[in-house]
Amino acid sequence: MNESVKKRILEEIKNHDTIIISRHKRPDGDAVGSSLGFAKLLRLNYPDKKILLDSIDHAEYLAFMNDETETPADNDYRDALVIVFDTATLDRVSNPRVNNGSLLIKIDHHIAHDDYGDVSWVEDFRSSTCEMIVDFIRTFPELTIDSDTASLLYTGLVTDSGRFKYTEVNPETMRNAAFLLEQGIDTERLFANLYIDSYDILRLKAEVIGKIRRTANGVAWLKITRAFREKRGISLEEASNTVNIMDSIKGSIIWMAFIETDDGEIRVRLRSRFVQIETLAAKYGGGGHLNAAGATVRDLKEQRALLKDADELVRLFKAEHPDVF
Ligand SMILES: [Mn+2]
Repeated sequence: MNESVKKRILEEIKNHDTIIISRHKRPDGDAVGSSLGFAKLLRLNYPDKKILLDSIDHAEYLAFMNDETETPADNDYRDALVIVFDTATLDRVSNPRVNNGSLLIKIDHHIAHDDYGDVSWVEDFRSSTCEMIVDFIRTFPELTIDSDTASLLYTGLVTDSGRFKYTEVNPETMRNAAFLLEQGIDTERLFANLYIDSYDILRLKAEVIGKIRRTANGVAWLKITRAFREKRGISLEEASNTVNIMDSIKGSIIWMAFIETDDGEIRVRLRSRFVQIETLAAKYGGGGHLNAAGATVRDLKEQRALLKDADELVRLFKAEHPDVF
């Protein structure tokens, strides 16, 4: 699929001596995995090229992935090819110099409302951007991969698919995962790095569970205020991840976490099963995927409006599907 755009991307890689790689702000496993994984892939296959990563943002909880933090110089951008991974819109790129190269390529799996780049390869049916990279590697047998690169890409596959649980996971996802496993990945260690909580975090989760509320038709939600984050010393990422605590409540087919940031804005993380929430997220200045998206609300009034809209979606769905899980 999309053979011509993949060929064009490989051609541009071959045509450039310097390649600078970027991703989205507040990077997750897929953003770090795709950017770092692709950088390593290029260094492995094109040892004479200068391959740089440029991101002003790093994720503490993904420290085990050994992210790269050096900042490229301004003149590295001269004649450089810039590739952005896992980022739907330009304002989400965690690199203010993203337009300073000679050519910009976008590789992403989010629904594209506002496309960018001289070359854009978007496959929104993919469970992760890392999976697109695996597909890229499998398309061109001339490319070799090592187990380090495979581990980084596998991290993106695992995290963005909710451990192979989300609806975007299809037979091809598993073939791509199998290809990575064949390179030799220490999955026991990887899963321990990703999903083992400290005792303190577990106690914190118990407290957060106490904050869960439900609307009349069953939208589950919780709010993490700035004061609570400061009191308990939790980062924005950790606060955002609390959305997953609500992912298995019977009848709550939409769930969302409201996270108050340092500047008072409220970020929303929305999740769903059976119903789609991407359009709802877009209405509130966000977007993402059909069952996982982000948005922003300015105040309590907008927070209530969003909950009301979500509640109506659930009401309509339940009216037609009485056996909702
Ligand atoms: Mn992603």
